[in-house]
Amino acid sequence: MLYRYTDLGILNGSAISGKGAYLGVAAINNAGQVTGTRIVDGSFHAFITNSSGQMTDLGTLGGDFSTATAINNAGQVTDYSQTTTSPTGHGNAFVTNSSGQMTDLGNDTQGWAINDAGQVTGSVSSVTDGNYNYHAIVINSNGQMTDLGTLGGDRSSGWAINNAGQVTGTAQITDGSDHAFVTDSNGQKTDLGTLGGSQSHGRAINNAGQVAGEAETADGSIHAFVTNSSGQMTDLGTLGDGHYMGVSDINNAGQIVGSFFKAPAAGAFVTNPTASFKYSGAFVTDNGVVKDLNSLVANSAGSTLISANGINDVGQITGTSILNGLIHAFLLTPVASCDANKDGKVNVTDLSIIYTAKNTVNPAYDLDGDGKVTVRDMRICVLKCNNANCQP
Ligand SMILES: [Ca+2]
Ligand SMILES: [Ca+2]
Repeated sequence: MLYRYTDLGILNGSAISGKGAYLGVAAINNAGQVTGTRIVDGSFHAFITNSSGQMTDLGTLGGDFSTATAINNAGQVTDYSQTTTSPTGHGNAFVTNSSGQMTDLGNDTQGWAINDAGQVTGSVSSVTDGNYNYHAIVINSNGQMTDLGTLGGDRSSGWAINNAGQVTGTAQITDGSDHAFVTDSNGQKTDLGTLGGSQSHGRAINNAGQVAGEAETADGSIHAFVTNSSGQMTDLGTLGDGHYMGVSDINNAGQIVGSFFKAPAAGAFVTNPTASFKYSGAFVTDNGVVKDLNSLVANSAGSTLISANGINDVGQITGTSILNGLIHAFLLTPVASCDANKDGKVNVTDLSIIYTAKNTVNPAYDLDGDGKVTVRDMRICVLKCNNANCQP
């Protein structure tokens, strides 16, 4: 699989001091719309693109800043924004309608993900007896909030939600360590365990109920994992020097994207992203094998991909890259190939897969580049079959 690189623009074109953890691309929907956070006039602002990659500022809930973490197939975005009354550096969760107008989801909330029904998962924070804590929540499209509780400890966060309303995230267990969890569509949690270490995090979930995230192994390194719909983890390993994997997204085909970190590991990413980004790279899984995205780009023109943050159901990937010291948003689109099942040969199996995609928008099978998959694309592939009559 090869990808064509499209640059969506610079995210840190003006200076900002003190903060930086929010800057970056967050997610992509099936129409190719991307959302993320960039610097506008010295403040973080959430943005959305149209399917042509043009950025629009989503504004704020009245304060200085906003950030974006997720987008659904209706073009609704969620995350966090300062309001007119928020203290400095604080805000509330928001959700936008498909026209980009923000609605405030309530005090002390944060939105992390949104499904196609407009359900948001995230967290609500509270201070009890002087202790700051947060709990995973689901907020329905009518504004009703459900607290998902913990796994016996004090805190939890919901990181992703699928169209059945299943949530995955991280919850503290009774011994104080953090474990990945998944819920059923009624919010009942299951502890997904670890890969032999003490901690794990569930970062993404697809409509089949597969969870992708990170888990600690017995030797203390952090590996990417994917579960089956029964919650059993498969270890996807690491890349680079094997220190730390960060998982961002999984699509309905089970492909996973994220970042890998060389030493120094994760903490540096939060405190100084620009400095630590040079220690990281972006990955995608291809039939369950983790691959460095920098090796799969046909035309990156000097850009270094440092994180992959979202993947949609036609395999388009969005993330951040560095070019000449500035952080850029990118879109990767699969380069069209007749070898649809990627087994190295073109035959009737591939033609059947492409035929099934007929009349859809899928760049992976759009051989003539006219924007959709048609019988013309199949004809091109018939001529590329390895054997007579396209036999296997
Ligand atoms: Ca093939
Ligand atoms: Ca076509």
